[in-house]
Amino acid sequence: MPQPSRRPLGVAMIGYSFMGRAHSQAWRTVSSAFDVPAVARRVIVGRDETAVAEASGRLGWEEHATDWRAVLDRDDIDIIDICTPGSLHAEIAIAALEAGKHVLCEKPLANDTAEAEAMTEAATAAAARGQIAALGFTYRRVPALALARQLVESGRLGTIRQAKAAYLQDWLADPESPMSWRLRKETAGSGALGDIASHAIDQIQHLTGQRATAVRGRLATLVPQRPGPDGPEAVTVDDAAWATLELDGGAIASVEVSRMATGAKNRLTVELYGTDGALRFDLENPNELWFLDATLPIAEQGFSRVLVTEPEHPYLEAWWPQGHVLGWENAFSNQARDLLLAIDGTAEYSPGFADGLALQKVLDAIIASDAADGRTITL
Ligand code: SOE
Repeated sequence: MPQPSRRPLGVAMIGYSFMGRAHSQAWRTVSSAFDVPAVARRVIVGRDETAVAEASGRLGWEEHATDWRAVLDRDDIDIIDICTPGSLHAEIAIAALEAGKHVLCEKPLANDTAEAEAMTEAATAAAARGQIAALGFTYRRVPALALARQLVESGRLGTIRQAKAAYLQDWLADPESPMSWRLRKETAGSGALGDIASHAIDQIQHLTGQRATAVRGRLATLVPQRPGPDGPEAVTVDDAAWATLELDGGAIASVEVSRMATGAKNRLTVELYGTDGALRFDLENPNELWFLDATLPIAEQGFSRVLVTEPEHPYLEAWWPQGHVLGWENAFSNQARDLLLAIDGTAEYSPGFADGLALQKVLDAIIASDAADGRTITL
């Protein structure tokens, strides 16, 4: 079990591409923005020696390695940060927790419910030893979405009756765009569903404070074949997904996601409608939250734009003077802050692996519903 110590907490990060870059900048910036325990970016791990050596220098790590198991044996490593394809999450996370490390795992937790269950079991045992098993649904730490949560928690929306979340991207709109691990079931588990519907569903459940109890879903693979390393290769995951969720607090939610929505760049939108108010958010304008106070006289009601740039807003005090906007990457630093405070014992971190398991069950239920022609699946 990791002991409190004065030396910086040693981080080992497994994976070095897109998410590895995002997490690297978080570990690089977290102590300059926030009052948190010091961290050392000890080692970055990847299978390709040349590529990981290059990434290590570029992203500012002390060392690189190709064997993640050997890294788990090191006493100067306290945190294992998993930024690999989903197919490796379970094996690495379980081994890291058993080795006494804290773990931060990228979303979605796993590629299926069975893996997520094994990970949650390991996390529960590790929690009893004082270890943190954190899941990286980073958008919870976008200040405007954290503010949305505060408004819901303080009752400003009243009872939420309806929620709508969409996550539309277009990076796969070109049918010639090549195969990658994200398009293969054996590495990604699913396509747009696990990659981005996971964010949309996490936002719905987190913001409303309500859990899905029944789902109906449809999946579509719109470009069934793409250029692979050895010629045309079949796409084995979904490109787009749709679902309706019944939530345990009585609300109904709809979800729509696609990685082929021409012109939508990285458009996570969330809308909440309650008895006393409503909220709207769009990740393409991440510093804005739109709020409607339905307790005002009807003649005075309208959505107002809250520019989420003030020290009074979540996470903002640590960044720039009032009025200065943040970007997509700041949420990763905010996430690293929350994890370090949890390791320090001064705050709780969520979501944990049990939340990831609950979400994985929703994803698997959507797959099951699609396979059953859209039938309702009860959770
Ligand atoms: C790719 O679709 C992706 O990078 C997701 O995997 C991330 O979680 C999301 O933040 C942006 O899009």
